Amino acid sequence: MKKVLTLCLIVDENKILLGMKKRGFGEGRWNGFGGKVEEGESIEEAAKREVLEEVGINVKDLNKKGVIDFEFLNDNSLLEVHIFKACDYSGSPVETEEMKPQWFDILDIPFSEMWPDDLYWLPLFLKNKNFKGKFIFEDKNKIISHDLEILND
Ligand code: 8OG
Repeated sequence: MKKVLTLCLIVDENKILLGMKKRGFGEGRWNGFGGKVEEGESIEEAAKREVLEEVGINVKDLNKKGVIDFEFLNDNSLLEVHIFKACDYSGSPVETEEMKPQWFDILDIPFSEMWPDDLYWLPLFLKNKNFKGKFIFEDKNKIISHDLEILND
């Protein structure tokens, strides 16, 4: 069964807030904040809740940038990840059990320590494009094929 997940990236002028995932899926990788959508909540509610839980920030305004489907052949799993940009927020990042946050210059993003697909879509995201795509992974380190489309504004 397909799992629906959120991913929110907080951008402040030329900086982006990433968190080093300390445990679970994606451990050891820098990423935005997010997780599973729970029963009874909307995707946007889930995105806001996850940012608050993982890094202590209240996001006010979410801007949906894209949806990407991920298929992992090794364990037969399917994920649908809804990707948001947040520029309007309150609070300062705090380290939690799940994430160690750090601001990065958008010209100095640590792609080699991130999910390999981020190299494809994050540049579009930073150019404020809307997109949709699908990535097929052999396992969490290897992309076998992908398809990424820029949508009209
Ligand atoms: O609840 P959990 O921490 O397991 O949620 C996984 C988070 O990781 C969620 O925010 C969605 C995000 N995520 C994936 N796959 C990928 C990916 O390939 N790239 C990035 N940047 N994030 C991903 O599940």
